[in-house]
Amino acid sequence: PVDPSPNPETQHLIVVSNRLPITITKDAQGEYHFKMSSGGLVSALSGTKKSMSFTWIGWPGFAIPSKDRPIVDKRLMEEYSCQAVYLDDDVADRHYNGFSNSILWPLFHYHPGEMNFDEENWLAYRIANMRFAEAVRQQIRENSMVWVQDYHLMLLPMLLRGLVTGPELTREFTSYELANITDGIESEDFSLDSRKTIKGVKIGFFLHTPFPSSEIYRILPVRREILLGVLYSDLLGFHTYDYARHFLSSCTRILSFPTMPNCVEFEGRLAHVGTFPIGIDPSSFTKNLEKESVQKRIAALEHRFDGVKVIVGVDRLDYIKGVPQKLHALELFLTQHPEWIGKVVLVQLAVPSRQDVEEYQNLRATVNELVGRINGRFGTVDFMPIHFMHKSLAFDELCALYAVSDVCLVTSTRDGMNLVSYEYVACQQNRQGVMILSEFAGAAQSLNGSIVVNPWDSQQVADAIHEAVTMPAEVRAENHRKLFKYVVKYNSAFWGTSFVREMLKIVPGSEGMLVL
Ligand code: ADQ
Repeated sequence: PVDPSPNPETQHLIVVSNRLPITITKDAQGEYHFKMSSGGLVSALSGTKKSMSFTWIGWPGFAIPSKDRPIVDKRLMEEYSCQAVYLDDDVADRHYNGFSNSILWPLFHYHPGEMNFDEENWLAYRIANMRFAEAVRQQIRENSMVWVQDYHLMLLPMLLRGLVTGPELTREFTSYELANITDGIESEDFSLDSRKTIKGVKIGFFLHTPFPSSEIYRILPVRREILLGVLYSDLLGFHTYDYARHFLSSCTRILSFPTMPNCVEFEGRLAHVGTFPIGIDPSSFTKNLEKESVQKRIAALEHRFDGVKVIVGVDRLDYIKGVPQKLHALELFLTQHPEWIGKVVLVQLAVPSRQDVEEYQNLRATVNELVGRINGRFGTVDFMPIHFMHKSLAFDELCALYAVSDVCLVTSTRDGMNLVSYEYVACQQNRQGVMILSEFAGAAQSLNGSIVVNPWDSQQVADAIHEAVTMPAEVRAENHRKLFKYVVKYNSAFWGTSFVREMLKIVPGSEGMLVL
């Protein structure tokens, strides 16, 4: 159903993500400092923020002692319109590292072998989602739209409806499922008598990772709970059509719910499903490249790599990013094309990530070994084929590196979207470099003009590297023109406003009544 007159001015948007978009630090004097992050979601919502009132809810990133919370809360709300969700250290660790990153993340990226399911982590996931629901409840008002982000918060839509659906609306099914999640966890908010009714509330959910095929998804011991958790949304968004289709077939196969191409029906209500490919804010890159300091850095790097083709790789060091596959393909390329030894370098940035999870420590050792072996084999006193940096780079340096590179190589074995490919395109107006993109990154379905490869096929990737370093300038220019046009048009603001606009169109039924 379409509301004929959605009025954005009267709407209130509550965005909920695991982390707040603010970096909070505490200095030696015990004073707190706040800095707005410049992440993708922040720029995606900048346009929407202007047209409706806005609150952001998330975990602050570390434990803040109870006595300091009033000061922190006041500054967060007054200066940034944010509210913190406080979690005990153990719950935060098990929710983030234990369940989200050791169970859902590997499974959603087709790595069931890396999945470590255990009941305590599941309990922490349920507790953390309940604490988020309690925080949202404090901010919710008539006509609020709650937009839940990502795989850390998949129970939140159901929990909100649970706080929501008053006794007269509670169907047996809902109360049973809800009790299943909240069982044994203390919470005053979830007791029946603390509820009140709020009209016109809508809930949206967006998944930033892939949603896997139902054959993989059904491995998850709590597959029903997680599906039901998100199905209490009015609108569910995915990066690609394939992810949406996998989600719908899981609903059919696991829950036996009737599905249509764009919605799931259960208990008399509809959960709408849509495709919303995310983008970046390209102007932040193009503007930054104009800075004199960045231009100087570009000139210095061009001088440093004079006569050498630069391939750039920028990844969080995560097993989904296919860094070993990338290194194997480079080794094959140099073996088969020895004339390019000394004339091609791979500059591989790997941001340290989730270092508390064992699989990430193992990956680091594998990558170090491969880099050592390839550099040992092809390197000389004055040349190394791989420049490997296990660190995060400052934004100016990252832009300069993107701008001087002739090729960008993305070999993710699975990746929800992959924004590195978009960032590279945004920085290549002068050089018009070649984008080599894994077919398993969501971006491969949008970035027409890239060379698309199967990262598991080293020969195909090695051939793509050869094609890229020998591609005629006019072909590169034509490809880049297409890519750049797409990246500029389908930017992050487009993504944010499209999702919110779809939410505005949905008319909440009786289930849209929140009873808090
Ligand atoms: P990520 O897995 O983090 O995001 P991606 O979309 O590529 O993957 O974004 C990575 C970001 O980190 C980019 O903005 C990049 O510039 C930055 N970055 C990476 N390495 C860096 C380095 N060494 N120094 C500085 N910055 C670095 C998840 C999903 C993706 C999905 C996004 C958004 O896994 O598939 O595209 O969310 O939905």
